[in-house]
Amino acid sequence: MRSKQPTSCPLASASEQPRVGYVALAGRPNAGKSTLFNAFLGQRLSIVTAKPQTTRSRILGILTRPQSQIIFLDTPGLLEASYKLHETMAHQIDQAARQADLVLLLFDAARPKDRSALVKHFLEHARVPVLAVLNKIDLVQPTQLDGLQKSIADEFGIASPIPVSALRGDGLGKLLSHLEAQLPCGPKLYPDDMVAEQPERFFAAERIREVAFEHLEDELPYAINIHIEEFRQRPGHKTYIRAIIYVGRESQKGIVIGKKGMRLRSIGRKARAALEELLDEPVYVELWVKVRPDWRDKERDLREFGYL
Ligand SMILES: Nc1nc2c(ncn2[C@@H]2O[C@H](COP(=O)(O)OP(=O)(O)O)[C@@H](O)[C@H]2O)c(=O)[nH]1
Ligand SMILES: [Mg+2]
Repeated sequence: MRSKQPTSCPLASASEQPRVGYVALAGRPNAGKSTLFNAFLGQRLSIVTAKPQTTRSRILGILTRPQSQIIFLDTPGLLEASYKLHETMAHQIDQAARQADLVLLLFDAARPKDRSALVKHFLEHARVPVLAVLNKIDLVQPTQLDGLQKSIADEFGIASPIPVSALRGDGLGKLLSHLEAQLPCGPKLYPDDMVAEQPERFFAAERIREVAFEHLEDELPYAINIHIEEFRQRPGHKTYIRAIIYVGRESQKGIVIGKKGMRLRSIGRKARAALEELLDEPVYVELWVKVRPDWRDKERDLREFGYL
């Protein structure tokens, strides 16, 4: 692992020369990348569920501080590809890691050596500095923390990971100043009040997917895709959102709809609440379920759904 020493801004005082750079989040699915991303940004931009592989595309979040602008890239994480969709997800992380000035590699304190070969491969091929972070320390006895950090450092041949709990917010200030010091100096890239780059439609689809993930079991969450067909803000009326839940097979359609439409209605109710929270306005949601046979393996569908 390459590690960069903190650099100083050569020309002017720090107030004239902020630290600006891209920081990609890497690590195994479920390590807590999206939770950390949201904690840094102070809002729920990236969806989080207890199921692995929740994040499918690269999500960009901008944190502007008095002396810095850190552009975080949340990624699907390091995984083996069993569908073409997974290949595009793996590609997301490669791209994000290449575009970044720094990579935060998250380890899950509860499963620190999960698929270590995959993580080692990532470390060996990383082209930018990598900063290791040990997340979920709230799950570890304080007396065991030192030993855990050391065993990760030994196993992966890296410096001791910085301990945090993204869920509780422990250690985040320290981690932020650490990574800030490693970013290059330069002009800010985004206006101070800008947090996201992707449009509201994208985040709306992600919120619906998050709700659907929570309602579905086994393989099914991974077989769905949400497409917003219509997103209309109407003065004096509720915002109208019509979304399609695509599934890969006819049999999956019945499961998503549920007995007498119960599951779909429940997803719809929760989705409306989630979208009202996201948009901060009353929303009317219409959900439809459609079959797009084996979309996860079809380049054309992946392109249409925005994964390619
Ligand atoms: N106990 C604990 N759980 C966490 C922490 N960070 C994330 N989680 C949980 O781990 C699961 C996966 O989190 P997520 O952010 O989606 O992981 P990702 O796949 O790496 O993006 C969710 O259930 C989170 O609530 C943490 O610091 N402590
Ligand atoms: Mg995630």
